Amino acid sequence: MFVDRVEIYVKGGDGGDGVVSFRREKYVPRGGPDGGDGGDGGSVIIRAVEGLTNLAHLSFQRHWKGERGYHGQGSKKHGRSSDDCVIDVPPGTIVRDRERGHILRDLKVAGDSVVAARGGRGGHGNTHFKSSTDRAPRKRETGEIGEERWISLELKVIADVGLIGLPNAGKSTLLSRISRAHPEIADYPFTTKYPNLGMVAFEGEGGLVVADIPGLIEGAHLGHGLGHEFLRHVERTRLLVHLIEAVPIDGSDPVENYRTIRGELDHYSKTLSERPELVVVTKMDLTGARESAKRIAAELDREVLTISSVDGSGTPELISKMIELCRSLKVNDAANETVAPLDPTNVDEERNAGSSRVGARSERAEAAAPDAGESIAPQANEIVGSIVETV
Ligand SMILES: Nc1nc2c(ncn2[C@@H]2O[C@H](COP(=O)(O)OP(=O)(O)OP(=O)(O)O)[C@@H](O)[C@H]2O)c(=O)[nH]1
Ligand SMILES: [Mg+2]
Repeated sequence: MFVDRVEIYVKGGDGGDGVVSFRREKYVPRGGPDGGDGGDGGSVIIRAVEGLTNLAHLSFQRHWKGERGYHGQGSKKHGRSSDDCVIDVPPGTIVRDRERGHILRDLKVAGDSVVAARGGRGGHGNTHFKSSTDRAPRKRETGEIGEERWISLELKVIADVGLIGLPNAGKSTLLSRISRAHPEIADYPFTTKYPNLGMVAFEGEGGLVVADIPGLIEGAHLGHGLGHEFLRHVERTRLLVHLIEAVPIDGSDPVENYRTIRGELDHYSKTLSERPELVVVTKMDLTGARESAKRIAAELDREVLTISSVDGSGTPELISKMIELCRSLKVNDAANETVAPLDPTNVDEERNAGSSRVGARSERAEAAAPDAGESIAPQANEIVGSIVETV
């Protein structure tokens, strides 16, 4: 099962309560207040880790809660803070607040993390409230309530190059030829059902991450086929490589096929349709391919590369061209267009929300019941491999 969108409920653990307690010891008259503070509740943290390929593991558990902090005790003993609850997701996961819709964080690389629900802070015990005028305070704070919200997680894989084209155009075959990925390949349409990632290694630093997505068909934007749903996985690429079958098996016109895909891109988003594109005519080993490629180049009036994944012709040139173009395109081009970075207003909103809770904390300081005190947290030089996974 491949899951790239999921909604989960997160709640930080509540803070432990502070206590009211007084030192009671033989030969120590008027021992004074000694109520300890409560411990902090555990936060819920979302973290990107290498090795995960989709969000399927979250579709079975929708509620994630941090543990609550322990209460304080007498003799100035503080309650233990609870550990954070950490949820692992694949790099490329965008974390949004479901209700307000803003992005909490775009977890682009392994190691990125975000606090989705902060745990409440522990309340102060009565020791904190002693003063020259109040030597025996009966005041303490209850623990802060942990933050809670529904969040939506959306995976948009991060790749340098996205392969697009009609089903059977030879996308997966090309990926398997230029990388170590092993996508499923067959001579029927919609062989690829989920995105595949492969790393094209080359001399010198780094490599290129190439994403292969399910084939697009006419009307994909209306829900036909599988492709439109997966276009988001090429949204964050720097370059699109558009594959066209030189001599389509179904007898269709390759130029028309090209225009069909362009139409679908236009329907999807302006940013994607304006993304730099390399046009590649595939299956050049077949009879009639050469003439067809010439006609395609003439009709489209643009440079067209030709390849055959069977005999390997044209693939080194294609790789060089991809590298050259990707180098000239800024790394963050694609990402910044489609995924807004943390919105400063929202950050402020978040912070304000936080500080108002801190303010609320002193209001929670309360006179405890007399007996309350006695008992009581691109990866570029690694092989990415295929991200298709069966759960
Ligand atoms: N002769 C020839 N056949 C090819 C070439 N590249 C791919 N094929 C064949 O074309 C068929 C479809 O290839 P795929 O790589 O599965 O096509 P795809 O674009 O990934 O198709 P979907 O996953 O369905 O979108 C397979 O039978 C491949 O063996 C090529 O360069 N020459
Ligand atoms: Mg395929």
